[in-house]
Amino acid sequence: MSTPVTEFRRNALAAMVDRAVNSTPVIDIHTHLYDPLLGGLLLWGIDELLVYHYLMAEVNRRQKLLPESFLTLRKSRQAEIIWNVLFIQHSPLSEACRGVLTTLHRLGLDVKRRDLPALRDWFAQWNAETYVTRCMELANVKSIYMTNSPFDDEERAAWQKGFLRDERFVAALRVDPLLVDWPRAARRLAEWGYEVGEGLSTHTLNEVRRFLADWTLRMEARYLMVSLPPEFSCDDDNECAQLMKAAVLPHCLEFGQPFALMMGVRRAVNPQLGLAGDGLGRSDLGTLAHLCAAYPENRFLVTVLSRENQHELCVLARKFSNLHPFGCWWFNNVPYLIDETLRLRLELLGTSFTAQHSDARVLDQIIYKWDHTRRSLSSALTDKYADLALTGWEPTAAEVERDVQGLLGGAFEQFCKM
Ligand code: RAT
Ligand code: ZN
Repeated sequence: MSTPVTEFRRNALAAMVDRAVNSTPVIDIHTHLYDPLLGGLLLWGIDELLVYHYLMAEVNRRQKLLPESFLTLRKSRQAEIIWNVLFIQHSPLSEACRGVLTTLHRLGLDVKRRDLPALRDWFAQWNAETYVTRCMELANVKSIYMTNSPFDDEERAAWQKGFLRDERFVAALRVDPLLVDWPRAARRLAEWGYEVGEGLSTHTLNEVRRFLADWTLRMEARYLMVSLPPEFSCDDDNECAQLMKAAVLPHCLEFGQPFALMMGVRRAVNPQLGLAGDGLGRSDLGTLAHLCAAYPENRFLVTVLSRENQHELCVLARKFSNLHPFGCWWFNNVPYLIDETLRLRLELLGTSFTAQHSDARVLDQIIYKWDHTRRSLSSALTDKYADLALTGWEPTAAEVERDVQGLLGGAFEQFCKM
């Protein structure tokens, strides 16, 4: 029998892990934040925090207004309703509500006063550029990957006009419309001067590659990404699979980009709710196994939305070194599932995965998303190192720092270079 780790040793271990987890700067590999100079698209501040679509979904369960009429209200009015319903009339226990409070608290604001006008006054003194630095410092985030879509009219125009890049913000090229709704995407590509027809002829596929190349270069996109419905399959040669195999994957190889697949989103389960109306379903990861095996030179960054897919994803990652699991995506980004997913991945993959991405849509959210994840990560790692200590193996501070650095972005960077 091994000797139990004494409480004293365990506390020292926990303190060492906490120090490493809190002091390691994060590379946030998937967000919906924008470079502050990219066409004014960056969202921040108390009203944006309150109208986050995760909270929209929650207020919809409580308030009497129909979603359509709620969505037509001014943003400040929506924010007031959400504040009253979710924070004043009920306790803000959900993860999305708690996130607002963690953010305000870490910014030094007094949440117990429950005073929305006072909070608004405090935010009014900031401008986007200085506030970016404040939030990144507080969250200890060193770089932020954006989600950049040429299919978004506002965003496309801002890229075409050009702007001075903030080097902390890194581009990732998002191509959902191209892969999930080809007929519509084909019309848009044609409008933009690419010679594409509805059928996927060789010429059309070459033009799709020209489109991907143009935008990769314009944005300096580090990886290409798509979110896919649970039904996605490569078996029947559907348009999505054909485009992926004949345009996207060869493009990624040519430009040295990993391809990020976010699997299992069921869009518009309740279309009335807009962004808040999406749901999830379990994906067939056989399709992913096929892609990893058939395209060994390509690299796949993968996250899954269904909890039921998490175990299979880890097992697949043990089989394929060109597969890198990342993050606890969206409905998985709650402490209960972060704890579970981190432990599962550590036990099956060691530290060869990326623990989390924030998916923040509002800048200030990086504060709470990373605060909450860091708590889960510290606790999971402390337990794991304590298990090792039972054998007499005690990690050094430098080893813990190395491991944490890998989990918070280092392993991702290595994977991108592989
Ligand atoms: O987490 C979210 O905010 C979702 O709405 C999605 O944006 C999702 O993360 C995605 O990238 O599709
Ligand atoms: Zn996202």
